[in-house]
Amino acid sequence: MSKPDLLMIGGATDVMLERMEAEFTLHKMNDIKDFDAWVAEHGGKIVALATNGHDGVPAHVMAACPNLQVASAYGVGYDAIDTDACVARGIKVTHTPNVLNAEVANTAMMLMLACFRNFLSDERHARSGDWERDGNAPLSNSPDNRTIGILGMGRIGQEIAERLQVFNPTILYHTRSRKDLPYEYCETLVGMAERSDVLICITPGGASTNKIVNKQVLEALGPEGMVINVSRGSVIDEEALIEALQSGKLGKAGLDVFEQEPKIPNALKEMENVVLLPHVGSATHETRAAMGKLTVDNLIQWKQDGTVITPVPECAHL
Ligand code: NAP
Ligand code: 8YV
Repeated sequence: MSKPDLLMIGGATDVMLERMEAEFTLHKMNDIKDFDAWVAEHGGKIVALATNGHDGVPAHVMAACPNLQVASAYGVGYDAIDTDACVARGIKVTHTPNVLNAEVANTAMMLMLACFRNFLSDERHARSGDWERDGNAPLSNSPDNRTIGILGMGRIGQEIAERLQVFNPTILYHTRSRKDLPYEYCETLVGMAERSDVLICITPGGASTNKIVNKQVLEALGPEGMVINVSRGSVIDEEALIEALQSGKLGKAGLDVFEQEPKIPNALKEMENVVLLPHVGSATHETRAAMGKLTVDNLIQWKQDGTVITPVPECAHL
């Protein structure tokens, strides 16, 4: 029996590839040299797509695949996918919620700890011989007993709040709707920032959160304040962030995500009060294996009975 045709955008682990190849006729976007010629021969056959949070489902791919029925994304954030356009065509979009909560929460905590404790400059101090030459590294600050404002209190935000408990924090949060949780809800983001030592961003990207961490919010955190971003680069006004850090109106930043990935502004790279990561929030073998499994499980279940396991909310009714 012939296998349905699947187009894969971006990379995949060996296990994902093996499972997809067993169930589908796999076309790899990265191997396609002449897209127009490929579309003419194969576009109409493609019924399934495997993609990721960065590449999403590009409009030219949707147009090239008129019979597309399912798009499975390797990641929980799907701001790169035009879900309205997918719903209009009846395309079921899936993502990988929950399996990465712990890892991304760990990343947020480690960024916060690295910022408080100056571990990156301390490591350089130890490795470079500065310790022998110049004496002890400067003192840093404790993460204990802080007021921590969490922007976004969904699956990952709640995991962050739970994992932070070892530091005896006061946890505040801001979302569009109040949750039934044992943390204090703040009606406004700027009001929360005024009271917080640390602001941890963990909302989705997209229009409703675009640059909501603006100059006013950053300055409300103050010269001793810290911002940690493990959500999307678009959530923080990067220009305002650079200005606030350079002028000393904001103390520190720990960033896993940026406006124009993989580009990071030189101004951020040059500052000592910033810790930078290359979007590795979920990037461990263990968590990526779980994300990969769910990405492929969604495709295989769809092949078997037309349903999917973890649709994005906009597609849940399809
Ligand atoms: P989730 O369960 O859907 O939670 C999202 C939270 O954000 C909810 O509490 C939601 O509450 C709040 N929110 C949404 N829009 C908002 C707005 N305009 N203003 C204020 N709050 C808003 O999502 P999740 O699974 O925790 O994932 C969150 C995001 O983390 C993903 O979408 C992705 O962008 C990012 N992420 C990054 C990495 C990484 O590698 N760095 C890895 C995984 C995920 P309300 O709806 O009540 O506002
Ligand atoms: C992935 C992420 O690295 O899940 C997300 O939303 O940002 C990360 O886990 C990204 O989606 C690329 O696949």
